[in-house]
Amino acid sequence: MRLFLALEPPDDLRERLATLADLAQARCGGRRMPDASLHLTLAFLGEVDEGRLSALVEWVGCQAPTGGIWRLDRWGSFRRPGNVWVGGRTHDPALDALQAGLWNGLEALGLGVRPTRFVPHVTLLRRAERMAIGPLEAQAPVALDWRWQRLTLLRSYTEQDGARYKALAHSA
Ligand code: 3AM
Repeated sequence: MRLFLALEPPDDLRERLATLADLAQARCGGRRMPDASLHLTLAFLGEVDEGRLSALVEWVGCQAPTGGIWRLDRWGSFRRPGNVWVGGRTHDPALDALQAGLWNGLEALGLGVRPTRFVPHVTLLRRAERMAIGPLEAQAPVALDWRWQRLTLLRSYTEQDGARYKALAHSA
């Protein structure tokens, strides 16, 4: 099963992100992320054997992130997969520490492969047809604060119209 660790936005922020996703799709085309799927990926684990799930669920339940407030203030894109996202202009030390600490634990469990860089972002569109990031910045400057604390372990399913996610565990 394909798993990843993420932060899920509180409902009011999810609504704001969904509005931005609508604007992005109007400008850029592509596949809009469903509201329920909006998230910040902290660690992509890839395929994990089902036999390892219970230990992983227990480990996630033992995590107790201190939490923080992430400032989202920019549009961005990953050109190759054609993703349009929103994120922060500056490094967020609390998110960096959270991501690094999670990878320390995951490596000890022998799960996943730590990426060489971490660019915190919330994907709003996949397979965009036009990367109109400049016009989006002009039309809808991003100014959102994400008060985060709890981690979620998510399973990703591939369906005909894209990926769907199911929460399997939460941290404290
Ligand atoms: O939607 P975002 O960008 O937060 O891009 C995938 C998505 O992140 C990423 O994991 C999240 C859940 O699918 N992802 C998928 N395949 C990946 C891979 N091979 C990957 N990240 C790194 N390596």
